[in-house]
Amino acid sequence: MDRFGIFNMQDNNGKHSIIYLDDLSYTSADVPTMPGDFNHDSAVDDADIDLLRLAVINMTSDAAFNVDGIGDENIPDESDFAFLIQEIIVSTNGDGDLNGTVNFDDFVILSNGFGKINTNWRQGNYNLDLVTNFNDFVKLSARFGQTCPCAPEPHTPEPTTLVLTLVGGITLSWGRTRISRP
Ligand SMILES: [Ca+2]
Ligand SMILES: [Ca+2]
Ligand SMILES: [Ca+2]
Ligand SMILES: [Ca+2]
Repeated sequence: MDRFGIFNMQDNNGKHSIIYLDDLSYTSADVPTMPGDFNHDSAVDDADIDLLRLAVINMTSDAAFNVDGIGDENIPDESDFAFLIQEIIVSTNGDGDLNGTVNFDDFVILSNGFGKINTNWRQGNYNLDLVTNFNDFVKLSARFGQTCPCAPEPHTPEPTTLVLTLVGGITLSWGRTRISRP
């Protein structure tokens, strides 16, 4: 019999015991090569954000989701979600196309998904629920015009002001589109 790892243990009474570890095998753990790459496609992107969102909602027990290394390592939380987006991907809430800047293109992404359920990051769902709605718009508005890396806690502009600005932008864009048609 192969024996590996022999330990000489001593209990409180001074009695010695020899411990043998038999038939050990070693396999490499299934650890992501990149932190945050939950689907193992060698990229950390919106697909991984969506996986982490579901993990937080479902309280999925998997240490791989503990990307910030703090809290309960087996229960991912909002801090892990923020860490993945801000520290690993270097993006922010509202950056629907993950190009590092929150601008009108991202607002169009959100508007296309607005009111829908079971939405993902690419449909403007920037928080830990399963719908794209006004809460996601507020998150986008807080970052509108910013380029990452972004400050952890941005000043949230008045949504009303931003709505007027964005609606104005949509109107101008729509007008240009109509004019350019033959
Ligand atoms: Ca991935
Ligand atoms: Ca954590
Ligand atoms: Ca963007
Ligand atoms: Ca949402």
